[in-house]
Amino acid sequence: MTTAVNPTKHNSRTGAELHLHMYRRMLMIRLFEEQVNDLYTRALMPGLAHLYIGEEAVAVGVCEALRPDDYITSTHRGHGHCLAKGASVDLMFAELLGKEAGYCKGKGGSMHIADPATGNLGANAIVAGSTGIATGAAFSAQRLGTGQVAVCFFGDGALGQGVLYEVMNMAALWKLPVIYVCENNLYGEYTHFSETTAGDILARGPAFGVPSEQVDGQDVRAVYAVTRTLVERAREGGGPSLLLVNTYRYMGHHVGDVSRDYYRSKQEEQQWKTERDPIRLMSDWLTSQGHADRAVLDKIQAEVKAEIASAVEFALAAPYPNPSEVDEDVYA
Ligand SMILES: Cc1ncc(C[n+]2csc(CCOP(=O)(O)OP(=O)(O)O)c2C)c(N)n1
Ligand SMILES: [Mg+2]
Repeated sequence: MTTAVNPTKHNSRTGAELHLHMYRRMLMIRLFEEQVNDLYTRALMPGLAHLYIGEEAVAVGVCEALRPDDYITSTHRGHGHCLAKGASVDLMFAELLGKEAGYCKGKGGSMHIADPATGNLGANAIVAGSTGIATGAAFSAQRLGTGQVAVCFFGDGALGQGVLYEVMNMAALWKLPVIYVCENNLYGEYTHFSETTAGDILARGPAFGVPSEQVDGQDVRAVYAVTRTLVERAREGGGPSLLLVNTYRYMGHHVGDVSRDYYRSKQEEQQWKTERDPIRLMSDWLTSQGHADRAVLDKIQAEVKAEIASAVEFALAAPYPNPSEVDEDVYA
C-alpha cells in the first residue's frame, strides 16, 4: 500500500534520514547521467545531452528544501533538476530515447522534460528562457494564495540575458515567491564565465532590492540549509531572492565535447573530481558522523544501480510513438 503524499506539506525528513536520502538522490543523478553518456556513445540515444555530473548537490540540496507542489524551472542541463524534484528514472530514459512512454511522449527529449505532477514546469533549451516562466508561476501562486514557491535554475551564461533582470525587477516590485538559483559551473559552453560576466554577480540582486546569498555547490547540506531559509522567506511573503551556487561540471558542455584542453586543463578537472566531489564529500561526512557505515552506503549504491539498470532496460524495450501522431502535442 502506498502512503498518500500531501503536496502542500514540506517533507518531514530530518537528521540521518534526510542526509541519507540526499546522498541517494545525488547518486541516482550521477548513475543516471553515466548511463546517458553510455547510451550516447553506443549510438542508442538520438541527439545530444548536457550532463549534470559534478553538480548533483545543487539540484538535490535545493529541491529537498521544497514542498512537492512547489515549482521548479530548469535548463538545457536539466536531468538532475527533474530527478531531484521526484521524476522517475524509467520515464526519463524513455523520453531521452524518444519512446512513447516518456514524459513528453518521446517528442521532447533531453532538453524539454516537464513533469507537472512533481511541480517541474520544464527544462528549457533557451538560455534564461525559463526565468519568465518561473516568475509567472510565482505570480500565479501569489494571486491564487496557494503558498507555493517557484525555483528558477539557470547557469552563469544566463547572467548575460536581459530577461533575467526584467523579471527580477517585477519579482521585487510585487514581492513574488521566487528564488533565482544561478549555477555557476565556471563555464558557458567553452568560455570561462570571467570572460563574459562583468563585476560581482552577487551585487546584481541587491541592485533590484533582491537579497542575495552564495553557497558552496559541492556541499549538499549547505545548499539545503540556505535554500530552506530563502524558501521560508518567500513563502511568508518576503519576496524573491538570488542564490549563487558555486559548482563545476565534470564532463563536456554536451556529451560530444570530449577534447576540452583548449578551454580548460585536465588538472583543473581532476582537482574538482578528487577534492570537491559532492558525493564523496557527503559519504565522508555520513561515515564520520556515524550516520552510516560503508556497508549502508554500498547497499544504497547497489539499489540505485539496480533501479537504473531496470529503467534502461524498460526504455530500450519500450515502443516508439506511432508515426501517425507526429504532429500531435507539438507547437511550432
Ligand atoms: C538564448 C540562447 N543563446 C545561446 C544558446 C546556445 N547555448 C546553449 S547552452 C549555452 C551555454 C550556457 O551556459 P550556462 O548558462 O553557464 O549553463 P551551463 O551549460 O554551464 O550549465 C549556450 C550559449 C542558447 N541555447 N540560447
Ligand atoms: Mg555555466
